[in-house]
Amino acid sequence: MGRNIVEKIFETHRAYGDIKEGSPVGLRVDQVYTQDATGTMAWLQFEAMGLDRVEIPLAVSYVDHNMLQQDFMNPDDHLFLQTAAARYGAWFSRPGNGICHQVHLEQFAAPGKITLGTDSHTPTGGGMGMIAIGVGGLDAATVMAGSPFELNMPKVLKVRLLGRLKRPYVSAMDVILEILRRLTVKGGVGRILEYGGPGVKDLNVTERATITNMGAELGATTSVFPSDERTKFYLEAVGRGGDWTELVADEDARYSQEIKINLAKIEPMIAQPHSPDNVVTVKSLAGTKVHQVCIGSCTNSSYQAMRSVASLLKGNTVAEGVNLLINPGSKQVSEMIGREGLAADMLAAGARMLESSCGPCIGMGGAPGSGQVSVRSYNRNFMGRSGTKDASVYLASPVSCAVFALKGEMVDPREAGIPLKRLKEPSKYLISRNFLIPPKADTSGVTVVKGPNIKEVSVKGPLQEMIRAEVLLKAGDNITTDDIMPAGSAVLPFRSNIPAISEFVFKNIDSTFSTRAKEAKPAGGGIIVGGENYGQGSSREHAAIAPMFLGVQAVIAKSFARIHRSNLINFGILPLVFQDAADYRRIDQGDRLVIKDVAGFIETGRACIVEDETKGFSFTVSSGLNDREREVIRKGGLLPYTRSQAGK
Ligand code: MIC
Ligand code: SF4
Repeated sequence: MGRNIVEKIFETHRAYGDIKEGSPVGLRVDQVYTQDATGTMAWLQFEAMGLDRVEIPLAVSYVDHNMLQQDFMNPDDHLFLQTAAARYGAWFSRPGNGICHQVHLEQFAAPGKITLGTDSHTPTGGGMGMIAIGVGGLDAATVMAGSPFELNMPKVLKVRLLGRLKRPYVSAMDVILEILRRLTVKGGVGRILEYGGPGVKDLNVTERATITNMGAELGATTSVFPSDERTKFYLEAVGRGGDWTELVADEDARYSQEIKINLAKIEPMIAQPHSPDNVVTVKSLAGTKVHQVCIGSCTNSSYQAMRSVASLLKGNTVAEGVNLLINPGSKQVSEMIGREGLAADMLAAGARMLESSCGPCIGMGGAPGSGQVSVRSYNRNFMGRSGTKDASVYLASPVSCAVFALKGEMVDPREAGIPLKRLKEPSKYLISRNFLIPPKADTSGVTVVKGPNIKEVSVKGPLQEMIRAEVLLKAGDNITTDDIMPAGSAVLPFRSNIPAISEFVFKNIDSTFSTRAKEAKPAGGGIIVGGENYGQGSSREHAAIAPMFLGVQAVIAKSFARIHRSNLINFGILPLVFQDAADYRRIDQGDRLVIKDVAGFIETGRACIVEDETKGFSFTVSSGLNDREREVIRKGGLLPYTRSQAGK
């Protein structure tokens, strides 16, 4: 029987389990990478496992998120990460070298490999024909310690691409926006999107990477393209032709579902506030005034994206009243556009050039003004993420963004009267590796340096007999990890300090949350109630660790996003699902809920009864925990579980 690309890669990496939809499967991982905002926890957790060196072929520690350096905290984190990489045998990508996903694509991604990254946009590597999955820091640490990575085998959805894009005004970003419009932010949950069909060859690797990057917004486990002649061309152009292998699905490969996208019919698209799936055509918003434009981030920051932006800006001036900010994806891209004079064209037009880092995408500077409209070539427009709660953030392609910056309003780029030539894919890139520090062969003399803001790893303690706790918050559908644990310049510096960062939990939804949680802790702690797709968005495990630190025992929701559910389990918080979604309506904030015999419930995996003591009714929930997850919850989280396994 024919196999699809996902099955082919999983088979060559299978450590245990069946490659059968819904079954747990353990995979041997080739590469793990971390970024600084999640990496400090990951490396502290790795250190707590007591190993001498990473036990996988390649580990890379990037620095790209926490870059403002308003005081000692960020640079201390960077030094910790640099010394931890040196101590434990990882590569270190120095601050300034670029955004992890873009740099990884340029320097390390290779067809047929399995890579984990402590960031939800790790699937960027899927553009190279590899399985690249975003995970929490603790999952990454256990894999770096040599364990296989376990997941329940997702369904594989085929996206059959037909036709060719109407270039140069329509691009890969418009394709993924159209897919988000069709499938929504929940449409990829439990699925891997595998691209195929004759339209694949119309897209080059960096365009494919834009699509797989933003596939994270569908809630998908990952997305993957075949590895073909275009993959070979790109690898040769970045000086890594030797990493190429062909990887395509068999003719008779099977999929759980198939959707078709005709590239020729894609128009310039735009996501409206405040969700990446709130997508319409640019044309339908023509005339909307724009105050800020940001181009770059891990989604659209390749050399080619920058080159098309530069050629639109060349000889023009950014409209009065618009701020244009550009963050190229990597030092290599910045260096290339610098040497070729393209950065000068951008500067001459009035662009504010930022360093190669996440920047405004995660609220590290570049916030829009009150009530302003910001259009970004980024991947997330959740309310408040930009740093300004009442700003309206839209997402569009780099080409649309550049046109809006020049016109001061939204306009279909095809009708703006600004000429843009079709640009050929370069056959040779500038190669810059001097900001990548290779692993050391001898690590014996290396001391890991920890500044005063770097605190111990928090753990929960074994599962209690009974949970009797107060509903601290009742939230709606699609709650993001940005809602649970905001980012931005005021919060990110505390990523290595759980007591300090826990003060910010749910801050933008209910500023009293952390105080109320602390008060409830001695009386049994808290429970959070959520709707569908609870925890969508980032991989930040702080959205689980900080609630755990505040005494949250369980989250009861209609459904969960994959990475956040794993993070809750990893830190001993029970993710429970309403058996009857209608029960959601009967519970209110402040109710006291009781789960008797939690241990028995975990042991047997059966549905469990929750009593609402305040209202005097009960309802049932299920956990959906597999054998390993049950054991992890029983031990109080993945760190105590891993230690107990090592002691066996
Ligand atoms: C994001 O885009 O939300 C982030 C910031 O990159 C996160 C990681 C983090 O919170 O550190 C992600 O996507 O996982
Ligand atoms: Fe950085 Fe934004 Fe990409 Fe997250 S989505 S990795 S914050 S550029």
